[in-house]
Amino acid sequence: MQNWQKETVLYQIYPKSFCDSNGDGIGDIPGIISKVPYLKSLGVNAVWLSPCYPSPNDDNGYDISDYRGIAPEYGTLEDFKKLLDALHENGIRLLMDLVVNHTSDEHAWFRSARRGRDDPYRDYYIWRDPVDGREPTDWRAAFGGSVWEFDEATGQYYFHLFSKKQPDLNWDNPKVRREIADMVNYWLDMGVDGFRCDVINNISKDLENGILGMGPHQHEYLHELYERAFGPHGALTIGETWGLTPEQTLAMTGEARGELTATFQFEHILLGRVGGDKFRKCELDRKAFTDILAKWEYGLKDDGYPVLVMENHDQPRALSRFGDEEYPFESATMLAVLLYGMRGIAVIYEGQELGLSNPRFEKLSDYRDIETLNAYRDLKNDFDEKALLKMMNFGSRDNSRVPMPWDGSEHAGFTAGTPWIEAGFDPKRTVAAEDADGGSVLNFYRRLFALRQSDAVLLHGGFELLENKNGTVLYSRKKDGETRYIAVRYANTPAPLPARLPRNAECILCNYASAASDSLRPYEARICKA
Ligand code: TEU
Ligand code: CA
Repeated sequence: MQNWQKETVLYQIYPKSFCDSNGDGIGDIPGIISKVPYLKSLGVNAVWLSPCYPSPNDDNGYDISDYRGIAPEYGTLEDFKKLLDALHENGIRLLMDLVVNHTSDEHAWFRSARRGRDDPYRDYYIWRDPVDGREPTDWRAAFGGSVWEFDEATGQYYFHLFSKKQPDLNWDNPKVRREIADMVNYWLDMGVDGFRCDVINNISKDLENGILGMGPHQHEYLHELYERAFGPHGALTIGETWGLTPEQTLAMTGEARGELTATFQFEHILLGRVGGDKFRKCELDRKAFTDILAKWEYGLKDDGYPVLVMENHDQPRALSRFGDEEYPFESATMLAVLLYGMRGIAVIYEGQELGLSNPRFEKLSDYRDIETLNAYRDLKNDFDEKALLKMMNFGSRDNSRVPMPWDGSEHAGFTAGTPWIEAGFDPKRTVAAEDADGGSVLNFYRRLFALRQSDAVLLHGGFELLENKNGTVLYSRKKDGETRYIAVRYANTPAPLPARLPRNAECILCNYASAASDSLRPYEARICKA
Protein backbone atom coordinates (compact mmCIF):
# COMPACT_ATOMS: atom_id res chain seq x y z
CA MET A 1 0.00 0.00 0.00
CA GLN A 2 1.62 3.23 -1.11
CA ASN A 3 1.91 6.12 1.33
CA TRP A 4 -0.39 8.39 -0.67
CA GLN A 5 -3.07 5.74 -0.29
CA LYS A 6 -2.66 5.69 3.51
CA GLU A 7 -3.06 9.47 3.61
CA THR A 8 -6.21 9.58 1.53
CA VAL A 9 -9.06 11.88 2.51
CA LEU A 10 -11.80 10.67 0.17
CA TYR A 11 -14.84 12.85 -0.59
CA GLN A 12 -17.83 10.98 -1.98
CA ILE A 13 -19.89 12.78 -4.61
CA TYR A 14 -23.38 11.55 -5.56
CA PRO A 15 -23.46 13.17 -9.03
CA LYS A 16 -27.24 13.42 -9.32
CA SER A 17 -27.44 15.63 -6.22
CA PHE A 18 -24.20 17.59 -6.13
CA CYS A 19 -24.49 20.52 -8.57
CA ASP A 20 -26.67 21.11 -11.66
CA SER A 21 -25.05 23.36 -14.30
CA ASN A 22 -27.76 23.37 -17.00
CA GLY A 23 -31.00 23.81 -15.09
CA ASP A 24 -32.54 20.40 -15.78
CA GLY A 25 -32.73 19.69 -12.03
CA ILE A 26 -30.14 16.90 -12.22
CA GLY A 27 -26.58 17.28 -10.98
CA ASP A 28 -23.93 16.89 -13.66
CA ILE A 29 -20.19 16.76 -14.36
CA PRO A 30 -19.79 20.42 -15.43
CA GLY A 31 -21.45 21.25 -12.10
CA ILE A 32 -18.84 19.18 -10.26
CA ILE A 33 -16.03 20.88 -12.22
CA SER A 34 -17.34 24.25 -11.01
CA LYS A 35 -16.94 23.05 -7.41
CA VAL A 36 -13.37 21.70 -7.61
CA PRO A 37 -12.05 24.84 -5.83
CA TYR A 38 -14.50 24.09 -2.99
CA LEU A 39 -13.21 20.51 -2.77
CA LYS A 40 -9.67 21.86 -2.68
CA SER A 41 -10.65 24.23 0.15
CA LEU A 42 -11.75 21.23 2.22
CA GLY A 43 -8.33 19.66 2.12
CA VAL A 44 -9.56 16.43 0.52
CA ASN A 45 -7.07 14.70 -1.78
CA ALA A 46 -9.36 12.23 -3.53
CA VAL A 47 -12.91 12.04 -4.82
CA TRP A 48 -15.10 8.93 -5.09
CA LEU A 49 -17.65 9.58 -7.81
CA SER A 50 -20.80 7.44 -7.45
CA PRO A 51 -21.80 5.91 -10.83
CA CYS A 52 -22.11 8.33 -13.76
CA TYR A 53 -22.33 5.66 -16.49
CA PRO A 54 -25.43 5.26 -18.73
CA SER A 55 -28.21 3.75 -16.61
CA PRO A 56 -32.03 3.52 -16.63
CA ASN A 57 -31.71 4.76 -13.02
CA ASP A 58 -33.82 2.04 -11.46
CA ASP A 59 -31.27 2.23 -8.64
CA ASN A 60 -29.88 5.67 -9.52
CA GLY A 61 -26.92 4.50 -11.56
CA TYR A 62 -26.11 1.32 -9.66
CA ASP A 63 -27.79 -0.44 -12.59
CA ILE A 64 -25.34 0.15 -15.43
CA SER A 65 -26.26 -0.32 -19.09
CA ASP A 66 -22.87 0.73 -20.55
CA TYR A 67 -19.67 0.42 -18.50
CA ARG A 68 -17.60 2.58 -20.85
CA GLY A 69 -19.86 5.57 -21.30
CA ILE A 70 -21.01 8.66 -19.41
CA ALA A 71 -24.74 9.07 -18.82
CA PRO A 72 -25.96 11.92 -21.07
CA GLU A 73 -27.78 13.56 -18.16
CA TYR A 74 -24.35 13.96 -16.49
CA GLY A 75 -22.50 15.14 -19.61
CA THR A 76 -20.05 13.72 -22.13
CA LEU A 77 -16.86 11.69 -21.97
CA GLU A 78 -15.08 14.96 -22.78
CA ASP A 79 -16.68 16.54 -19.70
CA PHE A 80 -15.48 13.57 -17.65
CA LYS A 81 -11.92 13.97 -18.92
CA LYS A 82 -12.09 17.70 -18.10
CA LEU A 83 -13.16 16.80 -14.55
CA LEU A 84 -10.30 14.30 -14.26
CA ASP A 85 -7.81 16.95 -15.40
CA ALA A 86 -9.28 19.63 -13.11
CA LEU A 87 -9.02 17.33 -10.11
CA HIS A 88 -5.48 16.21 -10.96
CA GLU A 89 -4.38 19.83 -11.48
CA ASN A 90 -5.57 20.45 -7.90
CA GLY A 91 -3.76 17.44 -6.45
CA ILE A 92 -7.00 15.47 -6.10
CA ARG A 93 -7.24 11.88 -7.31
CA LEU A 94 -10.40 10.37 -8.76
CA LEU A 95 -11.95 7.00 -7.89
CA MET A 96 -14.86 5.72 -9.94
CA ASP A 97 -17.56 3.37 -8.64
CA LEU A 98 -17.03 -0.18 -9.90
CA VAL A 99 -20.44 -1.91 -9.95
CA VAL A 100 -19.74 -5.37 -11.34
CA ASN A 101 -21.73 -7.76 -9.17
CA HIS A 102 -24.60 -6.98 -11.55
CA THR A 103 -25.50 -4.94 -14.62
CA SER A 104 -28.73 -3.25 -15.65
CA ASP A 105 -31.22 -5.52 -17.43
CA GLU A 106 -30.87 -2.98 -20.27
CA HIS A 107 -27.17 -3.73 -20.71
CA ALA A 108 -26.41 -5.16 -24.20
CA TRP A 109 -25.09 -8.36 -22.59
CA PHE A 110 -28.38 -9.03 -20.80
CA ARG A 111 -30.55 -7.98 -23.73
CA SER A 112 -28.66 -10.58 -25.77
CA ALA A 113 -28.65 -13.23 -23.01
CA ARG A 114 -32.44 -13.22 -22.75
CA ARG A 115 -32.88 -13.89 -26.50
CA GLY A 116 -32.39 -17.62 -25.97
CA ARG A 117 -30.84 -20.35 -23.87
CA ASP A 118 -28.02 -20.80 -26.40
CA ASP A 119 -27.26 -17.10 -26.78
CA PRO A 120 -23.47 -16.49 -26.51
CA TYR A 121 -24.15 -14.10 -23.60
CA ARG A 122 -26.55 -16.44 -21.77
CA ASP A 123 -23.89 -17.57 -19.29
CA TYR A 124 -22.86 -14.02 -18.48
CA TYR A 125 -25.78 -14.27 -16.01
CA ILE A 126 -27.27 -16.82 -13.61
CA TRP A 127 -30.28 -18.76 -14.91
CA ARG A 128 -32.23 -21.61 -13.28
CA ASP A 129 -35.25 -23.72 -14.33
CA PRO A 130 -38.41 -23.42 -12.25
CA VAL A 131 -38.70 -25.93 -9.41
CA ASP A 132 -42.25 -27.36 -9.13
CA GLY A 133 -43.36 -24.47 -11.34
CA ARG A 134 -41.95 -21.89 -8.92
CA GLU A 135 -38.84 -19.90 -7.98
CA PRO A 136 -35.92 -22.28 -7.33
CA THR A 137 -35.51 -20.98 -3.72
CA ASP A 138 -37.36 -18.66 -1.32
CA TRP A 139 -34.45 -16.23 -0.92
CA ARG A 140 -35.34 -12.52 -0.64
CA ALA A 141 -33.72 -9.70 -2.61
CA ALA A 142 -32.22 -6.61 -0.91
CA PHE A 143 -35.03 -4.38 -2.20
CA GLY A 144 -37.84 -6.82 -1.41
CA GLY A 145 -39.38 -9.73 -3.30
CA SER A 146 -37.65 -12.84 -4.58
CA VAL A 147 -34.06 -12.95 -5.90
CA TRP A 148 -35.55 -14.87 -8.87
CA GLU A 149 -37.29 -13.13 -11.78
CA PHE A 150 -39.07 -15.28 -14.36
CA ASP A 151 -38.18 -14.66 -18.01
CA GLU A 152 -41.20 -15.74 -20.10
CA ALA A 153 -39.32 -15.82 -23.38
CA THR A 154 -36.93 -18.57 -22.29
CA GLY A 155 -38.92 -20.13 -19.44
CA GLN A 156 -36.15 -19.69 -16.88
CA TYR A 157 -35.54 -17.51 -13.81
CA TYR A 158 -32.58 -15.17 -13.56
CA PHE A 159 -30.91 -14.26 -10.25
CA HIS A 160 -30.73 -10.71 -8.82
CA LEU A 161 -29.53 -9.79 -5.33
CA PHE A 162 -30.96 -6.31 -5.75
CA SER A 163 -33.77 -5.11 -8.02
CA LYS A 164 -35.11 -7.25 -10.86
CA LYS A 165 -33.55 -4.67 -13.19
CA GLN A 166 -30.11 -5.56 -11.73
CA PRO A 167 -29.33 -9.14 -12.87
CA ASP A 168 -26.23 -10.58 -11.20
CA LEU A 169 -23.26 -11.34 -13.42
CA ASN A 170 -21.93 -14.89 -13.45
CA TRP A 171 -18.34 -14.42 -12.27
CA ASP A 172 -17.65 -18.12 -12.71
CA ASN A 173 -17.65 -17.39 -16.45
CA PRO A 174 -14.06 -16.50 -17.50
CA LYS A 175 -15.46 -14.34 -20.34
CA VAL A 176 -17.20 -12.13 -17.78
CA ARG A 177 -14.00 -11.75 -15.77
CA ARG A 178 -12.04 -10.83 -18.88
CA GLU A 179 -14.67 -8.24 -19.94
CA ILE A 180 -14.53 -6.62 -16.48
CA ALA A 181 -10.72 -6.52 -16.41
CA ASP A 182 -10.65 -4.92 -19.87
CA MET A 183 -13.24 -2.32 -18.79
CA VAL A 184 -11.28 -1.52 -15.60
CA ASN A 185 -8.13 -1.01 -17.67
CA TYR A 186 -10.06 1.29 -20.01
CA TRP A 187 -10.70 3.71 -17.12
CA LEU A 188 -7.29 3.27 -15.44
CA ASP A 189 -5.50 3.86 -18.76
CA MET A 190 -7.53 7.08 -19.05
CA GLY A 191 -5.94 8.25 -15.77
CA VAL A 192 -8.55 7.27 -13.19
CA ASP A 193 -6.75 6.56 -9.90
CA GLY A 194 -8.85 3.71 -8.56
CA PHE A 195 -12.28 2.41 -7.63
CA ARG A 196 -14.76 2.01 -4.84
CA CYS A 197 -15.97 -1.54 -5.50
CA ASP A 198 -19.71 -2.04 -5.04
CA VAL A 199 -20.75 -5.15 -3.01
CA ILE A 200 -17.52 -6.73 -4.19
CA ASN A 201 -17.73 -9.58 -1.65
CA ASN A 202 -20.78 -10.92 -3.51
CA ILE A 203 -19.08 -11.67 -6.83
CA SER A 204 -18.27 -15.25 -5.88
CA LYS A 205 -21.36 -17.29 -4.99
CA ASP A 206 -22.22 -20.94 -4.50
CA LEU A 207 -25.97 -20.94 -5.00
CA GLU A 208 -26.28 -24.72 -4.81
CA ASN A 209 -25.13 -24.41 -1.20
CA GLY A 210 -27.01 -21.20 -0.45
CA ILE A 211 -23.86 -19.08 -0.46
CA LEU A 212 -24.64 -15.61 -1.88
CA GLY A 213 -21.24 -14.00 -1.17
CA MET A 214 -17.68 -14.71 -0.09
CA GLY A 215 -17.98 -17.85 -2.18
CA PRO A 216 -15.24 -20.39 -2.97
CA HIS A 217 -13.56 -18.22 -5.63
CA GLN A 218 -13.81 -14.80 -3.95
CA HIS A 219 -10.06 -14.33 -3.45
CA GLU A 220 -9.12 -15.99 -6.71
CA TYR A 221 -11.32 -13.62 -8.76
CA LEU A 222 -10.14 -10.52 -6.91
CA HIS A 223 -6.51 -11.57 -7.28
CA GLU A 224 -7.00 -12.20 -10.99
CA LEU A 225 -8.53 -8.73 -11.41
CA TYR A 226 -5.64 -7.27 -9.41
CA GLU A 227 -3.06 -8.99 -11.60
CA ARG A 228 -4.82 -7.93 -14.81
CA ALA A 229 -5.71 -4.35 -13.88
CA PHE A 230 -5.44 -2.89 -10.35
CA GLY A 231 -1.84 -3.94 -9.66
CA PRO A 232 -0.13 -2.77 -12.84
CA HIS A 233 -1.74 0.69 -12.40
CA GLY A 234 -1.10 1.00 -8.65
CA ALA A 235 -4.81 1.69 -8.29
CA LEU A 236 -6.42 2.54 -4.95
CA THR A 237 -9.29 0.09 -4.52
CA ILE A 238 -11.74 0.23 -1.62
CA GLY A 239 -14.25 -2.59 -1.42
CA GLU A 240 -17.79 -2.17 -0.12
CA THR A 241 -18.10 -5.33 1.96
CA TRP A 242 -21.04 -5.66 4.36
CA GLY A 243 -20.71 -8.04 7.28
CA LEU A 244 -17.07 -9.14 7.10
CA THR A 245 -14.90 -9.77 10.16
CA PRO A 246 -11.47 -8.13 10.56
CA GLU A 247 -9.89 -11.49 9.71
CA GLN A 248 -11.85 -11.76 6.46
CA THR A 249 -10.92 -8.15 5.67
CA LEU A 250 -7.22 -8.89 6.17
CA ALA A 251 -7.52 -11.88 3.85
CA MET A 252 -8.83 -9.49 1.18
CA THR A 253 -6.61 -6.45 1.77
CA GLY A 254 -3.33 -7.67 3.31
CA GLU A 255 -0.25 -6.23 1.63
CA ALA A 256 0.81 -9.57 0.16
CA ARG A 257 -2.69 -10.59 -0.92
CA GLY A 258 -2.75 -8.67 -4.21
CA GLU A 259 -6.53 -8.11 -4.08
CA LEU A 260 -7.90 -4.82 -2.70
CA THR A 261 -6.23 -1.92 -0.88
CA ALA A 262 -8.88 -1.59 1.83
CA THR A 263 -12.58 -2.17 2.49
CA PHE A 264 -15.46 -0.29 4.11
CA GLN A 265 -16.77 -1.91 7.26
CA PHE A 266 -20.24 -0.85 8.47
CA GLU A 267 -20.65 -2.65 11.79
CA HIS A 268 -21.12 0.63 13.73
CA ILE A 269 -23.63 1.82 11.11
CA LEU A 270 -25.97 -1.01 12.15
CA LEU A 271 -26.32 0.39 15.69
CA GLY A 272 -29.50 2.18 16.75
CA ARG A 273 -31.63 -0.09 14.60
CA VAL A 274 -33.83 -3.00 15.68
CA GLY A 275 -31.94 -6.07 14.43
CA GLY A 276 -30.06 -3.90 11.95
CA ASP A 277 -33.32 -3.07 10.15
CA LYS A 278 -32.72 0.40 8.77
CA PHE A 279 -36.35 1.47 9.13
CA ARG A 280 -36.75 0.48 12.79
CA LYS A 281 -35.14 2.89 15.26
CA CYS A 282 -34.00 1.90 18.73
CA GLU A 283 -31.77 3.44 21.41
CA LEU A 284 -28.27 4.05 20.08
CA ASP A 285 -25.58 2.33 22.16
CA ARG A 286 -22.95 5.09 22.08
CA LYS A 287 -20.39 3.04 23.98
CA ALA A 288 -20.67 0.31 21.35
CA PHE A 289 -20.15 2.89 18.60
CA THR A 290 -16.64 3.62 19.92
CA ASP A 291 -15.94 0.03 20.93
CA ILE A 292 -16.68 -1.19 17.40
CA LEU A 293 -14.43 1.46 15.84
CA ALA A 294 -11.70 0.42 18.28
CA LYS A 295 -12.23 -3.27 17.45
CA TRP A 296 -11.48 -2.50 13.80
CA GLU A 297 -8.46 -0.33 14.68
CA TYR A 298 -7.02 -3.28 16.61
CA GLY A 299 -8.21 -5.86 14.07
CA LEU A 300 -6.43 -4.14 11.17
CA LYS A 301 -3.48 -2.65 13.07
CA ASP A 302 -0.70 -4.59 11.43
CA ASP A 303 -1.39 -5.62 7.88
CA GLY A 304 -4.63 -3.77 7.17
CA TYR A 305 -5.93 -0.24 6.85
CA PRO A 306 -9.30 0.84 8.31
CA VAL A 307 -11.69 3.03 6.33
CA LEU A 308 -13.23 5.74 8.54
CA VAL A 309 -16.83 6.36 7.46
CA MET A 310 -20.12 7.38 9.04
CA GLU A 311 -22.16 8.62 6.06
CA ASN A 312 -22.76 7.70 2.43
CA HIS A 313 -25.52 7.72 -0.21
CA ASP A 314 -27.11 4.64 1.37
CA GLN A 315 -27.28 6.02 4.90
CA PRO A 316 -29.17 8.82 6.68
CA ARG A 317 -27.17 11.81 7.93
CA ALA A 318 -24.72 11.00 10.76
CA LEU A 319 -25.92 13.91 12.93
CA SER A 320 -29.42 12.42 12.94
CA ARG A 321 -28.19 8.86 13.43
CA PHE A 322 -25.32 9.27 15.88
CA GLY A 323 -25.37 12.92 17.01
CA ASP A 324 -27.69 15.12 19.08
CA GLU A 325 -29.94 17.63 17.31
CA GLU A 326 -29.97 19.69 20.53
CA TYR A 327 -26.22 20.18 20.09
CA PRO A 328 -25.77 20.18 16.31
CA PHE A 329 -22.39 21.90 16.11
CA GLU A 330 -20.87 20.21 19.17
CA SER A 331 -22.05 16.70 18.36
CA ALA A 332 -21.27 16.91 14.61
CA THR A 333 -17.73 18.07 15.35
CA MET A 334 -17.33 15.58 18.21
CA LEU A 335 -18.22 12.71 15.84
CA ALA A 336 -15.68 14.01 13.32
CA VAL A 337 -12.88 14.10 15.91
CA LEU A 338 -13.86 10.72 17.37
CA LEU A 339 -13.82 9.07 13.93
CA TYR A 340 -11.09 10.86 12.02
CA GLY A 341 -8.68 11.01 14.97
CA MET A 342 -8.25 7.30 14.32
CA ARG A 343 -5.91 5.54 11.88
CA GLY A 344 -7.30 4.90 8.43
CA ILE A 345 -8.50 6.25 5.13
CA ALA A 346 -10.90 9.09 5.96
CA VAL A 347 -14.10 9.21 3.89
CA ILE A 348 -16.53 12.15 3.91
CA TYR A 349 -19.87 12.10 2.12
CA GLU A 350 -21.07 15.27 0.34
CA GLY A 351 -22.71 17.61 2.86
CA GLN A 352 -21.43 15.75 5.93
CA GLU A 353 -18.87 18.55 6.35
CA LEU A 354 -21.78 20.97 6.92
CA GLY A 355 -23.22 19.02 9.85
CA LEU A 356 -26.46 18.33 7.98
CA SER A 357 -29.39 16.58 9.61
CA ASN A 358 -31.93 14.45 7.79
CA PRO A 359 -34.25 16.62 5.70
CA ARG A 360 -37.96 16.56 6.46
CA PHE A 361 -39.99 14.69 3.85
CA GLU A 362 -43.58 15.77 4.42
CA LYS A 363 -45.20 13.00 2.37
CA LEU A 364 -44.26 9.58 1.06
CA SER A 365 -44.60 10.72 -2.56
CA ASP A 366 -41.56 12.95 -1.98
CA TYR A 367 -39.31 9.87 -1.87
CA ARG A 368 -37.48 8.58 -4.95
CA ASP A 369 -35.29 5.69 -3.76
CA ILE A 370 -36.33 2.21 -4.89
CA GLU A 371 -35.32 0.76 -1.50
CA THR A 372 -37.62 3.19 0.31
CA LEU A 373 -40.52 2.84 -2.12
CA ASN A 374 -40.34 -0.96 -2.01
CA ALA A 375 -40.09 -0.95 1.80
CA TYR A 376 -43.20 1.25 1.95
CA ARG A 377 -44.99 -1.21 -0.38
CA ASP A 378 -44.00 -4.15 1.82
CA LEU A 379 -44.81 -2.45 5.14
CA LYS A 380 -47.94 -0.45 4.32
CA ASN A 381 -50.33 -3.17 5.48
CA ASP A 382 -48.65 -3.35 8.87
CA PHE A 383 -48.40 0.35 9.76
CA ASP A 384 -50.47 3.52 9.25
CA GLU A 385 -49.22 6.34 7.00
CA LYS A 386 -47.96 8.42 9.95
CA ALA A 387 -45.89 5.55 11.33
CA LEU A 388 -44.62 4.70 7.83
CA LEU A 389 -43.51 8.28 7.20
CA LYS A 390 -41.67 8.25 10.53
CA MET A 391 -39.92 5.00 9.60
CA MET A 392 -38.95 6.29 6.16
CA ASN A 393 -37.77 9.58 7.69
CA PHE A 394 -35.53 7.54 9.98
CA GLY A 395 -33.99 5.11 7.50
CA SER A 396 -34.45 6.23 3.90
CA ARG A 397 -31.39 6.55 1.69
CA ASP A 398 -33.00 9.69 0.26
CA ASN A 399 -32.01 11.44 3.51
CA SER A 400 -28.54 11.87 2.02
CA ARG A 401 -29.61 12.21 -1.62
CA VAL A 402 -31.41 15.56 -1.51
CA PRO A 403 -29.52 18.37 -3.25
CA MET A 404 -26.21 19.55 -1.78
CA PRO A 405 -27.06 22.94 -0.16
CA TRP A 406 -24.77 25.60 -1.67
CA ASP A 407 -26.62 28.71 -0.50
CA GLY A 408 -29.92 30.01 0.87
CA SER A 409 -31.51 30.70 -2.52
CA GLU A 410 -34.44 28.67 -3.84
CA HIS A 411 -33.41 25.01 -4.28
CA ALA A 412 -30.30 25.76 -2.15
CA GLY A 413 -28.31 26.95 -5.16
CA PHE A 414 -28.25 23.37 -6.49
CA THR A 415 -30.23 24.13 -9.65
CA ALA A 416 -31.92 26.96 -11.51
CA GLY A 417 -34.60 24.42 -12.44
CA THR A 418 -36.73 22.00 -10.45
CA PRO A 419 -34.66 19.44 -8.51
CA TRP A 420 -35.27 15.74 -9.27
CA ILE A 421 -35.75 15.35 -5.50
CA GLU A 422 -36.31 17.96 -2.79
CA ALA A 423 -37.10 18.27 0.89
CA GLY A 424 -36.84 21.27 3.23
CA PHE A 425 -33.33 22.51 3.92
CA ASP A 426 -31.86 24.76 6.62
CA PRO A 427 -30.58 28.03 5.05
CA LYS A 428 -28.08 28.33 7.92
CA ARG A 429 -26.50 25.00 6.96
CA THR A 430 -25.27 25.74 3.46
CA VAL A 431 -21.77 26.08 2.05
CA ALA A 432 -22.17 29.85 1.66
CA ALA A 433 -23.47 30.42 5.21
CA GLU A 434 -20.90 28.17 6.85
CA ASP A 435 -18.01 29.35 4.70
CA ALA A 436 -18.57 32.85 6.11
CA ASP A 437 -18.82 31.61 9.71
CA GLY A 438 -15.52 30.82 11.44
CA GLY A 439 -17.44 28.80 14.04
CA SER A 440 -19.20 26.53 11.55
CA VAL A 441 -18.94 22.77 11.18
CA LEU A 442 -17.48 23.35 7.72
CA ASN A 443 -14.62 25.45 9.06
CA PHE A 444 -14.05 22.99 11.88
CA TYR A 445 -13.71 20.19 9.30
CA ARG A 446 -11.16 22.33 7.47
CA ARG A 447 -9.13 22.82 10.66
CA LEU A 448 -9.41 19.14 11.60
CA PHE A 449 -8.13 17.92 8.24
CA ALA A 450 -5.45 20.60 7.98
CA LEU A 451 -4.12 19.31 11.32
CA ARG A 452 -4.62 15.62 10.53
CA GLN A 453 -2.90 15.70 7.15
CA SER A 454 0.12 17.53 8.54
CA ASP A 455 0.57 15.24 11.55
CA ALA A 456 2.35 11.92 10.94
CA VAL A 457 1.22 10.69 14.36
CA LEU A 458 -2.45 11.14 13.46
CA LEU A 459 -1.91 9.75 9.96
CA HIS A 460 0.18 6.72 10.78
CA GLY A 461 0.45 6.34 14.56
CA GLY A 462 -0.68 3.27 16.47
CA PHE A 463 -4.07 3.31 18.23
CA GLU A 464 -4.90 2.46 21.84
CA LEU A 465 -8.29 2.85 23.51
CA LEU A 466 -7.64 4.11 27.05
CA GLU A 467 -11.17 4.81 28.32
CA ASN A 468 -14.73 4.37 27.11
CA LYS A 469 -17.26 4.57 29.92
CA ASN A 470 -20.16 6.74 31.06
CA GLY A 471 -19.92 8.74 27.86
CA THR A 472 -16.26 9.70 28.19
CA VAL A 473 -13.78 8.42 25.59
CA LEU A 474 -9.99 8.69 25.57
CA TYR A 475 -7.69 7.09 23.03
CA SER A 476 -4.09 7.66 22.04
CA ARG A 477 -2.08 7.68 18.83
CA LYS A 478 1.64 7.00 19.08
CA LYS A 479 4.53 7.21 16.61
CA ASP A 480 8.28 7.75 17.00
CA GLY A 481 7.99 8.61 20.68
CA GLU A 482 5.25 11.19 20.08
CA THR A 483 1.73 10.81 21.45
CA ARG A 484 -1.58 12.41 20.63
CA TYR A 485 -4.58 12.03 22.95
CA ILE A 486 -8.12 12.25 21.63
CA ALA A 487 -10.55 13.05 24.47
CA VAL A 488 -14.27 13.04 23.69
CA ARG A 489 -17.43 13.59 25.71
CA TYR A 490 -20.07 11.53 23.89
CA ALA A 491 -22.91 12.80 26.11
CA ASN A 492 -25.05 15.92 26.67
CA THR A 493 -23.65 16.42 30.18
CA PRO A 494 -20.23 17.61 31.37
CA ALA A 495 -17.76 15.24 33.05
CA PRO A 496 -14.29 15.38 34.59
CA LEU A 497 -11.36 15.07 32.22
CA PRO A 498 -10.36 11.42 31.64
CA ALA A 499 -7.97 10.35 34.40
CA ARG A 500 -5.39 9.09 31.90
CA LEU A 501 -5.20 12.35 29.94
CA PRO A 502 -1.87 13.90 31.01
CA ARG A 503 -2.68 17.25 32.57
CA ASN A 504 0.30 18.85 30.84
CA ALA A 505 -0.89 17.74 27.41
CA GLU A 506 -1.29 20.70 25.03
CA CYS A 507 -4.70 21.00 23.39
CA ILE A 508 -4.08 21.47 19.64
CA LEU A 509 -7.70 21.28 18.50
CA CYS A 510 -10.96 21.69 20.38
CA ASN A 511 -14.59 22.12 19.29
CA TYR A 512 -15.15 24.63 22.09
CA ALA A 513 -13.63 28.13 22.03
CA SER A 514 -11.24 27.15 24.83
CA ALA A 515 -10.44 23.89 26.62
CA ALA A 516 -11.44 24.03 30.29
CA SER A 517 -8.77 22.81 32.68
CA ASP A 518 -10.76 20.25 34.63
CA SER A 519 -13.72 18.96 32.64
CA LEU A 520 -15.20 18.12 29.28
CA ARG A 521 -18.38 19.94 28.29
CA PRO A 522 -21.29 18.32 26.44
CA TYR A 523 -19.97 16.71 23.23
CA GLU A 524 -16.59 18.35 23.71
CA ALA A 525 -13.78 16.88 21.63
CA ARG A 526 -10.09 17.60 21.95
CA ILE A 527 -6.90 16.52 20.24
CA CYS A 528 -3.97 16.95 22.62
CA LYS A 529 -0.21 16.69 22.16
CA ALA A 530 1.75 15.13 25.00
O1 TEU B 1 -25.06 -1.05 -1.55
C1 TEU B 1 -24.98 -2.35 -1.10
C2 TEU B 1 -26.03 -2.59 -0.12
O2 TEU B 1 -26.18 -3.67 0.33
C3 TEU B 1 -26.87 -1.45 0.28
O3 TEU B 1 -27.95 -1.38 -0.62
C4 TEU B 1 -27.34 -1.67 1.66
O4 TEU B 1 -27.66 -3.02 1.83
C5 TEU B 1 -28.58 -0.91 1.91
O5 TEU B 1 -28.51 0.33 1.28
C6 TEU B 1 -28.66 -0.75 3.39
O6 TEU B 1 -29.88 -0.19 3.68
C7 TEU B 1 -24.47 -0.84 -2.82
C8 TEU B 1 -24.69 0.61 -3.20
O7 TEU B 1 -24.02 1.43 -2.25
C9 TEU B 1 -26.18 0.86 -3.20
O8 TEU B 1 -26.45 2.24 -3.44
C10 TEU B 1 -26.81 0.00 -4.28
O9 TEU B 1 -28.22 0.14 -4.19
C11 TEU B 1 -26.44 -1.48 -4.10
O10 TEU B 1 -25.08 -1.71 -3.78
C12 TEU B 1 -26.69 -2.23 -5.40
O11 TEU B 1 -25.73 -1.80 -6.35
CA1 CA C 1 -27.94 19.03 -15.06
